[in-house]
Amino acid sequence: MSELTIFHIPVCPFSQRVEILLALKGMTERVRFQVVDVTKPRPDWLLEKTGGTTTLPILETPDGKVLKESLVILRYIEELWPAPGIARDDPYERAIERMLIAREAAFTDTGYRMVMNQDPAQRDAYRAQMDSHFVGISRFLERHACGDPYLFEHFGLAEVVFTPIFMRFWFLEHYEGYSPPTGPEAARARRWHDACIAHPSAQQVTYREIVTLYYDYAFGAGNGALLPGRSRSSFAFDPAWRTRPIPPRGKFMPAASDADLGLL
Ligand SMILES: N[C@@H](CCC(=O)N[C@@H](CS)C(=O)NCC(=O)O)C(=O)O
Repeated sequence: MSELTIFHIPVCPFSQRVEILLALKGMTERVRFQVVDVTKPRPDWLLEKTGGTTTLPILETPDGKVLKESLVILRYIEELWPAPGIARDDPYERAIERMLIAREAAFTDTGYRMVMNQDPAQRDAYRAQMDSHFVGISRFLERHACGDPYLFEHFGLAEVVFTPIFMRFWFLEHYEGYSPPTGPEAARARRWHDACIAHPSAQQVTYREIVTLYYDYAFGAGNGALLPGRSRSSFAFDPAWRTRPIPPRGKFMPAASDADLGLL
């Protein structure tokens, strides 16, 4: 029986973190995931739980306490159900893990800004910024990793945090033609990236689902917002994104219609 409830937006990378952690722990059944439709205003019962904020995921305990922020939720689950431990035990190793995790926010921010960017003149600057994140991660791993391809011997907490973001950045491949740098300066990060994406505990979403759902981001509309001339967001649940046509690659072109995207 489920002991905790997560309210989440499907295909959200931040809630996939929790799904991966639970899969690694063999505890998927202990948390119930309740889907929230981001294309509609948040219902009052949900806003009551969050105290008025709209960002998901949130976790609710059986006695109605609510936690926010995926990294906080990961830590809570790890401490609530400590065995098997996924974060490092040793204080120094835990610090190394946290140093890598501390790079996540800027990395995520650049990728989301890049997919939403509508100015062709800014494209090269975004590519250079993404490349420099990968080079920075590579240097970090070369210096601190005790394992290969992972940071330590197994897929651990740093991998739980980064993998869903690596997968979301399939939208950069599809809409920007961008993939992680292939040169030697980023080789260690690339090896880590590829191993993270291939890990059996991280297969909750596919390339197709991500690029179909995030189409509107590539044309500048995030979080279920509507683009001009459209009546449905690409984040709509229905028709299901698993069966809609995969949107065309690229983005600096006329935007597709509801019909082109299989949304009618
Ligand atoms: N820092 C937050 C980010 C969560 C986040 O950005 N969630 C997105 C969905 S992927 C969201 O709820 N967007 C809608 C909103 O903020 O109203 C976390 O790690 O939990």
